[in-house]
Amino acid sequence: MIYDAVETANREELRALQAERLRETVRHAYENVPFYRGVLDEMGVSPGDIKEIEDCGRLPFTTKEDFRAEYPDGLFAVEWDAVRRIHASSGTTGKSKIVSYTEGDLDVWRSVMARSLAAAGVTADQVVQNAYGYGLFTGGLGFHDGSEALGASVIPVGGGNTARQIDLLQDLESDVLACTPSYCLYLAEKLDEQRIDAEDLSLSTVVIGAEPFTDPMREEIEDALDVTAVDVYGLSEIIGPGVSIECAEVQNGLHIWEDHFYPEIIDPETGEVLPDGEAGELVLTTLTKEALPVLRYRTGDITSLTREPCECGRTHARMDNITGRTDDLLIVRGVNVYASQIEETMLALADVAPQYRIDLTREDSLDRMEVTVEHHEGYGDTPTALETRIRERLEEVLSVKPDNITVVDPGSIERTEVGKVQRVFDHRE
Ligand code: DLL
Repeated sequence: MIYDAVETANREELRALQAERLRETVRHAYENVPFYRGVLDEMGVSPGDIKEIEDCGRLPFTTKEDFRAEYPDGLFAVEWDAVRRIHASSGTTGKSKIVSYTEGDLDVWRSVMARSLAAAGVTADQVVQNAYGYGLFTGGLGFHDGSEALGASVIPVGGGNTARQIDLLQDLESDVLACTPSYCLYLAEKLDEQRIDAEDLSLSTVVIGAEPFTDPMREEIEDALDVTAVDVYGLSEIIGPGVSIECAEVQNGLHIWEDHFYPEIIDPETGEVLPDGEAGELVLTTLTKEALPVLRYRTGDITSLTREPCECGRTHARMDNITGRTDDLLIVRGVNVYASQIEETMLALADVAPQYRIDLTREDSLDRMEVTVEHHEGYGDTPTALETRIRERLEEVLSVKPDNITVVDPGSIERTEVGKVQRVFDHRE
């Protein structure tokens, strides 16, 4: 369902709106954030030079390192008395990034989340079980506020607590589950253990994000829970969830809400802007943020864009599912490999379960890559035969061979019940 008329605005109108909002954002950042004033002055760019949306390319990039250097509130563009809420990124290394919202920012967030849920097919008469973590993580409150704004009934259960999640799914007949893809798999296993048939639940949609997943992983989730899985994307530095989402009608790319977030794709090596269709690093500029305006943020997420109209009627650019992150690239013996390539290739084999880990070590200054993966219950093979089949497949796709592949029994690999799953363990230092 189209929630807001701007979702189908013609592209000329959209460009004009973006240009107007970009001019205001740059002026606001220049006047109120010493960091931006400094870099813009250094580059010889003044806010008055920014006229059209294409002028975005003249602005400096903002990086994760800039957030770190300006920790905790150096990038804030308003005084603390205008800040209504704080969240933080779930960074695993170093200090997390602190992000802030004015009342106006929270209104924008609620509305882009309501719009996102509507695009995912959620309706006001449905029950949304929100299993994203509440607290500093943006997932919980982002989905909570958006569900309420849409008029749906929200169950604020938060992450983990799986026995209770199952009770709620059954007793309150939740229609929609919002959680990470890895938690969907975890829940499916627990339902199975309790001999609860997913078909007997009312659940029709899961809105999954916060972690990368491949198409075969999505299929596993859809089969296990008997649902449609919709991909939702976002990041704390920009707003949280609600930057982009797939439409339930077509599910071919995630619509980026371009009236609030301006997307570009760059070559991560050179910083050069790439044309639509080419894969590179996603860069986002906020167009309406007050507390924390961000110019050309280098997300580190790899995707590509299309501005072709979607059959659903929405005109906003679509991004491809995230296949990896620039900093998740595993460089093994000098060769580039993405974990998603390994996942996609292994899961294409019906006997392989969507639970795996990749360990990287170094022996005598040589990198080693070990892959451990579970087989499905009742598979018709021996572990060694399945290992050989996986090895053959991986060797066709990857330019570097795993040193070891081990097939293990279902349940052997540690599960993540709360937070984001980690599948790659790099022990090389
Ligand atoms: O993960 C916000 C979020 C919450 C998105 C709930 C979707 C659902 P951060 O903790 O700041 O924010 O992490 C952002 O997570 O740069 C991506 O690398 C990754 N990510 C988020 N959504 C997706 C997705 C939230 N749909 C970082 N597919 C981002 C792949 C995703 N990766």
